[in-house]
Amino acid sequence: MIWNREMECADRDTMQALQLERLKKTVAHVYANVAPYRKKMDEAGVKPEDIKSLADIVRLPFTSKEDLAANYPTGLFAKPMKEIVRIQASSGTTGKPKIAGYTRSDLAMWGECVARGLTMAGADEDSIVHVSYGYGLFTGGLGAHIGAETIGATVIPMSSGNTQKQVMFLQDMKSTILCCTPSYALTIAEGVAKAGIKPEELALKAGVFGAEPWTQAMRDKIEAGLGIRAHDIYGLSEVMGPGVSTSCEENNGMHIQEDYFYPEIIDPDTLEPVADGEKGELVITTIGKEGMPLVRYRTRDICYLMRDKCACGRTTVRMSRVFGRTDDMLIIRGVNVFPSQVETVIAKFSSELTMNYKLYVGREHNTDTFDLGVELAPGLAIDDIKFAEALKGRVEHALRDMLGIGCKVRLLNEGTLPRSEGKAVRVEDTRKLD
Ligand code: DLL
Repeated sequence: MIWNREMECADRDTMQALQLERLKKTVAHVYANVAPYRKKMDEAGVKPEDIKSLADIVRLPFTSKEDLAANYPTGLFAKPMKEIVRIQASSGTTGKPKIAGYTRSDLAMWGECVARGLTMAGADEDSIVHVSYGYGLFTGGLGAHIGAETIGATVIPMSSGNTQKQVMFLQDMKSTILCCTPSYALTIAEGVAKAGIKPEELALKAGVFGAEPWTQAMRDKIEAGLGIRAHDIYGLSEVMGPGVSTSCEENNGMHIQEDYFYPEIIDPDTLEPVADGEKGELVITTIGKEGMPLVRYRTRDICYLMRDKCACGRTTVRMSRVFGRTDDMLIIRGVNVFPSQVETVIAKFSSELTMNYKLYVGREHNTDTFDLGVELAPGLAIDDIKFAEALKGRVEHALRDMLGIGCKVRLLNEGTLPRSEGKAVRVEDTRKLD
């Protein structure tokens, strides 16, 4: 099944004509209503009327997460607050998150995009869609939810956690589609096995997994453990949330919803475009959003584009899986973490801690582990057990408040961590995705 044949199977000329019309509209909209865009375009010497073809997009300045930080919280909104009906957010580089605002029409567009993705996984109005992405500011839960509702499926808003209960609902409600992060899908598969349930005893047919990088090996494990077909779904909060692209039954890249998102791939160093099929950084221009449109937004995600025809019949351009990032953002248990956020927390304890720290990310039993090793300030010692335990507790608490996930703190005596002679290596990530 294809949710929107007219858009998903449009011929190139039709799609490009629509993209150009929408690009012009978006650029005029931000130029008229968002001062930081107007300023940047004026500085670059480009006016909305200069955009005459899709190729002219390269004349427009890039937008980055730094622009979101500089205009925190709502400085890039293009509509008055009374027209914004939803706020979502994700981690920013320091203490402040990236805020996204949606109008009613943006929410309808989000529902449409996710509906297309869920349909690729075989969802229809008879489906029971079990959503185990977190609900809240994170776009996973509410994103999958609005897509399933748009289709008219039955949605179970489980949110994440409490795996035993997840397994019970999967079994008792005969859920047919599971939506969660790939690592949580593995945990659920483990829970299913632990409960003595065979995959074929579940009604599950497919899963739509994303929000973190994963590999074919991980997909194989999930498919075997749950007896399903696994689909990849991509997106980011500031651009919309899940549903920017989703993989179809061919499992050969993710179809980008091109009537809403115009993709480019650039070399992150030269900022020049790279050829189709070559890896680079994905840049997205939203061409259907009103509340917070983004022009040439640098996602920092590394992938490549495929324009050959897909056997599923859809004609939209596909992006490969995400291979990594061009910045230092980590995704731990599905949550985005920047080392700079950790640094902001450490700085708050300046009389007790030094800025010599290291983050250790690993993987045990399909779950990410996350530890912080940090040196005590001179004169303080970890053998003062009572003091060290109390400090550890306070730092862990502050980290949880800042990051939204737990991080185990290891206090170290001053001078324990190796000193860097160049760029400090702050992160040791030993996760093997497969
Ligand atoms: O993770 C939105 C989402 C929710 C996507 C549920 C898919 C499913 P953020 O929290 O803003 O939004 O994180 C966005 O997560 O820039 C990528 O680095 C990474 N990411 C998202 N989807 C995938 C994926 C959501 N399928 C950041 N594969 C993005 C690899 C992904 N990485």
